[in-house]
Amino acid sequence: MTKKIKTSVLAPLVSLNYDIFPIEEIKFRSLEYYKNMNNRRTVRDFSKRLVPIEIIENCILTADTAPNGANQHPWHFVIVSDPDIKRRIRNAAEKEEERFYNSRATKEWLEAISPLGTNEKKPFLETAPYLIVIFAKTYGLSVKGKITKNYYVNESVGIATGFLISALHQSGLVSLTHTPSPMGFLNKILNRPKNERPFLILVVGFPTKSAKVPHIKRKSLHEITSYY
Ligand code: IYR
Repeated sequence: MTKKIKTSVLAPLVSLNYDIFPIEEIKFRSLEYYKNMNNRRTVRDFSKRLVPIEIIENCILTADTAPNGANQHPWHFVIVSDPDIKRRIRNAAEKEEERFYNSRATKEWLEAISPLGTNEKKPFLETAPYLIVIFAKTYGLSVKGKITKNYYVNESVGIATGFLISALHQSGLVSLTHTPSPMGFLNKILNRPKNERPFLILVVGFPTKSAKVPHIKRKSLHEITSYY
C-alpha cells in the first residue's frame, strides 16, 4: 500500500515555461551547443586579469538551477578573491600535492596523468582572480543542530558543477577543476561547518596570452554509446 502524503506539503503546480522550436532549429541548436562546448578546455595558465563578480554570481545562479535530490540544493559555493585566503589555500594544497606526487599516488596513477604535465606546483591558485570552492552538504544541519538526510548528494553537486563549468565557458571565461586530496583544509580556512565536504576547487578567470593546453582527443560517438 502506498503511504499517503499530506497534500499540504506538496508544492503548488505552476505552468511550465518552455519554448517549442521547429525540429530543424533544435538540430541546429544541438550542434551549435556541441561545437561551443567542444571548444572548452581545462586551462592551467591563468592571467591576473580581473573579472567582475557579477559574472561569477550569474554563473553560480546557473549552477543552482541544476536538478537535485528532493530539491534540497545540497551545495555551497565559496567565492574566494582575497589574496591572503588564496595564498593560504595554495600553501595547503601544495603541501597535499607534494605528498601525492612524491608518495601517495601509485605509479599507475602518475602514468595516467603524465600526458597532462601537472606537478605539485599550483601557482594558479594565487594568480587566477577567483577560486570557487564547492562544498557538498552531506546532510542538512539546522542552526539548532538538527540533522536531516540529504539525497543524491554526489549526483546533485556533480551536475551543478557541470552547469557551472558550462556557464563559465559560455560566458567567455576559462576554468580548471582542481582536487587536491585530501581537501579537509578547506573547511578550516573557509570556516565551513562539519556537514559540508569539499567537493572541488574551480579556478576561474582568463588564460594568459601564451596559455598552452595538452593535445588531447575527445572520444568518438561510437566509443561512448550503444543503441537498442
Ligand atoms: N590532484 C593532482 C593530480 C591530478 C589528478 C588527476 I585524476 C588529474 O586529472 C590531474 C591531476 C593535481 O591537481 O595535480
